[in-house]
Amino acid sequence: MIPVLYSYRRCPYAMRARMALKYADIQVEHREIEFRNKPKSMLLVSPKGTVPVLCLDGLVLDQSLDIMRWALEKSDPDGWSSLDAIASQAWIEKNDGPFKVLLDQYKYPNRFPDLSQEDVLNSAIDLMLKPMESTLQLSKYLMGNKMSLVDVAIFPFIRQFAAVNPQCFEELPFPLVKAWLNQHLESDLFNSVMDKHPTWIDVSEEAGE
Ligand SMILES: N[C@@H](CCC(=O)N[C@@H](CS)C(=O)NCC(=O)O)C(=O)O
Repeated sequence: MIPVLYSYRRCPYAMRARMALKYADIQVEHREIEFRNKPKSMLLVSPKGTVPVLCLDGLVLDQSLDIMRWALEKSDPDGWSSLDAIASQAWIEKNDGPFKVLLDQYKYPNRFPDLSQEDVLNSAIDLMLKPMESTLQLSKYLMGNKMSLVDVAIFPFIRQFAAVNPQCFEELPFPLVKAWLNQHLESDLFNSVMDKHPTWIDVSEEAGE
């Protein structure tokens, strides 16, 4: 049985999972979901209702990092997971925790009317973009001179951050972060996981049950 992946094209968590699966050359049955009408078959195996979800024989992985790590355990041709565990965990926790909070505040200002956009932007810069720029001054990627799980795990969130206000991002003094982002945006790997898929409909729904 080939694994089933419930996914959403623009979700950064799903993007990083798709990139790791593609890199590891793992074929999946792609099921594109709509948030407003999540398939019952997905909620049955993962009631928390977030994507990505990977369903294998007897195993459900419903955290994007678990999917990435599972894929890399199967195949890791360029050594994405040969990393210092503590340093890599620190980057990912910072991204998935406080940076994601700031990203949502920056992206959806209407939901946070009490926050100053300038303060949010400055906090995101101090938390993530400045440390990234300093790191990229020392090495080509975040964990050294080779691309790794950390770059791929973080890239979709920096992409989203840049896309909120592209002109503002362009004006920020972080040339190495911009070059790093562009390299990922232009990569075959990223572009190969951004194909559009029709929305998955469970058979029971098609039958009107
Ligand atoms: N910790 C989860 C987070 C996944 C997540 O939050 N995905 C969002 C989309 S980007 C989602 O599915 N949200 C469900 C919803 O909005 O109803 C992971 O790493 O997979």
